[in-house]
Amino acid sequence: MIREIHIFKEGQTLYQDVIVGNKDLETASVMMLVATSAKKLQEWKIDSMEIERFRYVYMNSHDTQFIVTMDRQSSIQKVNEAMMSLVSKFMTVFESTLENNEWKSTDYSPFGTGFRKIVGKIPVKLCLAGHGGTGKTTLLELATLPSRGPPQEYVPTFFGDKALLKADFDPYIFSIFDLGGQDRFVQEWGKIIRSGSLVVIVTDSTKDNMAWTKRVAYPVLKTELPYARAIAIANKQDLKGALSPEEVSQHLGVPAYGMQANQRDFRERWLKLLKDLAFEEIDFAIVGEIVDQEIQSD
Ligand SMILES: Nc1nc2c(ncn2[C@@H]2O[C@H](COP(=O)(O)OP(=O)(O)OP(=O)(O)O)[C@@H](O)[C@H]2O)c(=O)[nH]1
Ligand SMILES: [Mg+2]
Repeated sequence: MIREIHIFKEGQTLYQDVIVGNKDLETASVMMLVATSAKKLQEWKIDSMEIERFRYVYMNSHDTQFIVTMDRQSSIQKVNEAMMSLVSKFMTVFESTLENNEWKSTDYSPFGTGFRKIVGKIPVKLCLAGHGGTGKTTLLELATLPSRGPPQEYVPTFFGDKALLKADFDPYIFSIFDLGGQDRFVQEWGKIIRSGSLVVIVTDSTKDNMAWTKRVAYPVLKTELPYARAIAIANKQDLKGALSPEEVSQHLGVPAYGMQANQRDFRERWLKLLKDLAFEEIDFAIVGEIVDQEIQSD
């Protein structure tokens, strides 16, 4: 997922667009550092550096530095391609401007639409992880097949499935990966979830299920997606004995949100959670930083 773009020339900001800001790092200092490296690059070469869960991809053209901030976990090839096309797009319009003195006073904002279009071409990869029968496919269909309504029967998913989701997430679209949660499929997760930015851990809000999640799902997620963002879904809140979202959060060490995935009425809530996770407007955890808590026995 591309989060920001900054374009500099001689220390002046020509253009910037921050779609999802960075609350963890001091952006001005990071940009100064990255721009210094970018200035040394040959024309049309791309390089990148990582800081915590962010990756800064940069390029230098016409003594102008282009810096794209992305989630460290997502696909660098796709962002490299995006960088190529956005710099060409920019140069198509502004190349001659950059070569004379007008560059200092030019309005570069018309570039914004083109930039956001390029961002929208890389689907944000989101993985639904959890044990068999917890409601992952139900959640996938709740989001992507609104007219049909969520499935009521349980048909285990083989290996995994995926679907695109376009909703009110502009400029982003999601590619949702629904993992097969039966034990025999978990060993395949590693291949399927690679370069996922977001993880939704689905539980049926029972203690047994949370024990399974921590024992079986956590090691795979932590190995493959340490820098991804995660929330948990405390699903099946309608069932008697379901643990509350607060209890699920506490057991899993990940902020959990209550859900009834087999009810159409929960679609709005589900889409809002996805949006808020992408834009970092709700509490979430970083997969590699999840602290396992012991399930207290009663
Ligand atoms: N009571 C109740 N049932 C639910 C809820 N959400 C889903 N279900 C049902 O639980 C079952 C779970 O099915 P799936 O969504 O296919 O489960 P899954 O997590 O995809 O399972 P695998 O594909 O095997 O990993 C279905 O029968 C759903 O209708 C809920 O909130 N409450
Ligand atoms: Mg399924």
